[in-house]
Amino acid sequence: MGLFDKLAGWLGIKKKEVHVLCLGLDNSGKTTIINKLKPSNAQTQDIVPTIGFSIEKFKTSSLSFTVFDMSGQGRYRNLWEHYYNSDTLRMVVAKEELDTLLNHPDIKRRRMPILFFANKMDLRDALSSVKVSQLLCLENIKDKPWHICASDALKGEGLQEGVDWLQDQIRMMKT
Ligand code: G3D
Repeated sequence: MGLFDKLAGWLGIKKKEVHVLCLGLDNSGKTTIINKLKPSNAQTQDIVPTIGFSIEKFKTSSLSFTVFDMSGQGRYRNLWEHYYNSDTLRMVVAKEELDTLLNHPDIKRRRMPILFFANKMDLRDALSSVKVSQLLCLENIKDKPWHICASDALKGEGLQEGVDWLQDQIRMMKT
C-alpha cells in the first residue's frame, strides 16, 4: 500500500478527492518523491525528469494527485546554462518561483497547507532544512500552514514525516 493510500485510510476519506500539487525546480526530485508516494503497484522504475507543466496525474483510492513543474526554465535558461550546478543560484530561483506562486490569485486566497521537502539530504554539501527555510524566507508565510522536511527520496527517508504532517492539516481543514 502506498503512503497516499494509507493517508486516505487514516483520514477515512472514501469519496472526497484531495488534490495535491507537487512543485519544484527541474531535477529536484519531484518524480522520485511522487513515485515513492504512489501505490506500490503503480511505481515505475524508470524515473524520467520532468519538463514543462502538468506531467502526471494518478489516483489512489480517494486522492487525486497532480504533479506540476515550476522550473522557470524559459526565463532562466541562460543562467541555467552557465550556473546549472550552482546550488546558490538554484535557491534564488526557487525563492523567486515560490514568491510568484504564493502571489498567484488562486493560491493567495486559499488557506492551503504547504509541505516543503528539502530533498537530496544525502548529498555531502546539502543545506540543512533550517538553512533552506531561511533562504526561502518561509517564516514570511503567515497565512498558510507550512512545514519543511529534510528528505532523501531515493531511500524514501523523510517522506513519511511530511505525509503525516499533511494528514493532520487536511484533517483539521475538514473539521
Ligand atoms: P524532477 O522530477 O524534479 O525533475 P527527478 O527530478 O525525480 O527526476 O530526480 C532527478 C535526479 O535526482 C534523479 O537522478 C534522481 O534519482 C535524483 N534524486 C532524486 N531524489 C534524490 C535524493 O534524495 N538524493 C539523491 N542523491 N538523488 C536524488 P538521475 O541520475 O536519474 O538523473
